[in-house]
Amino acid sequence: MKIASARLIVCSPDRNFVTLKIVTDEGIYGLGDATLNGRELAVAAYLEEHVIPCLIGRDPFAIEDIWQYLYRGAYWRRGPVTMSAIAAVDVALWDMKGKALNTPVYNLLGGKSREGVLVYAHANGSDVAEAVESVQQHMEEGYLAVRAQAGVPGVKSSYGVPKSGKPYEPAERGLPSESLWSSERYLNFAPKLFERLRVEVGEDVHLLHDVHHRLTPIEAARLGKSLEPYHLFWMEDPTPAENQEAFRIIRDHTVTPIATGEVFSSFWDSHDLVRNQWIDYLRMTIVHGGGITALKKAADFAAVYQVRTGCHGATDLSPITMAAALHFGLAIHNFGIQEHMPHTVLTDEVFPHAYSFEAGYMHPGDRPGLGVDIDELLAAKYPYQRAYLPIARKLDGTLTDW
Ligand code: EZ4
Ligand code: CO
Repeated sequence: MKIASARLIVCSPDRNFVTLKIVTDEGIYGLGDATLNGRELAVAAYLEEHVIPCLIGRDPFAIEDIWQYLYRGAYWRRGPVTMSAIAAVDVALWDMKGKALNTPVYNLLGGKSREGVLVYAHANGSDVAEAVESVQQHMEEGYLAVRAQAGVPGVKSSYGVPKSGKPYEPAERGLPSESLWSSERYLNFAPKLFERLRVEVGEDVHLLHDVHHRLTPIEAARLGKSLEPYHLFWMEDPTPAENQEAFRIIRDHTVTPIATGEVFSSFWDSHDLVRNQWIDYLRMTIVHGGGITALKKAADFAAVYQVRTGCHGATDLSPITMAAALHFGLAIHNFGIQEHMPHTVLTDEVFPHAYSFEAGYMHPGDRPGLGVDIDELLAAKYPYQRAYLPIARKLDGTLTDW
């Protein structure tokens, strides 16, 4: 079998997605997600101009070799644009191989290690009372784990809180919007949110929280310490991770579990964090981390240090990445939890899929490959629209991490 053609489908059914379709000379095809929120067309051009021409005629079963060809063969390594493009090819080939062998991708990754993939949902509110209500609502829907975010008093448009009662979706059409931030106000507020939550929802539900890279290491240490009585499942992205050693300071001060990695594009972004056991959960995604091939290696390395996975699963990862994460999470031994931020009805229509949610767990389904398709006619009705993530400034106007 040979790769006969490959093409891109760029669409915007409520938000932008870049999809790669690889077709073989036997007519079997595989789908890969190449979406990089706010930089979509850079990845599309990388694939179109520099990758697709190299794929034609290759053996689609040689996934490892094609991965190395695109990674080492480019000479220039790493970075989210490159790694998302490689991931799109890699995931499309795993999907295609599953279809060709008539088996779900989880069987190609070692087979089931569990019956379902524990997921967490996003709860949010403009204040504590609304956030409590939102957590309770998700528990009623069956979620066993819920991420809680609430508006910080005195901070305009806090991270994780929608502007007008709609489901939270950070990317907005047009140029980047601006939000304000105060670490001081947040640090005083966050423990009160979780104190209230534990009183209202009890001890059993897993509570998670996303700091979104906004604190310094010592501030994050203070937050982790102040949240200890409420035994969070994890504190996410407490500080930026370019300097991996920053996490040592947090680790030295608190037993609140730490998760990071949603912006990582390479195993090497996690190397020191994992081998020093400074984190508990690695949140690299299949699309931005270089595909299933790359994630499997990062997860296997993490397993040696008892670090588990907690893959990013926001709406900017298409249903193809969601499916890939579910196959991966069902198969690997050191799976921790999977983020689940449901897509809109329209997105789900453009990407019909076999995965499902029941009683706190998701399952990828048992269709051959990943079990996701794309309705290209419907997708064509929703062309790309420029959209960006917001930026954040401190109260004095200084640009800070969003
Ligand atoms: O802000 O995916 O844990 N989830 C997150 C996400 C990210 C967006 C960025 O595009 O932090 O909501
Ligand atoms: Co996050």
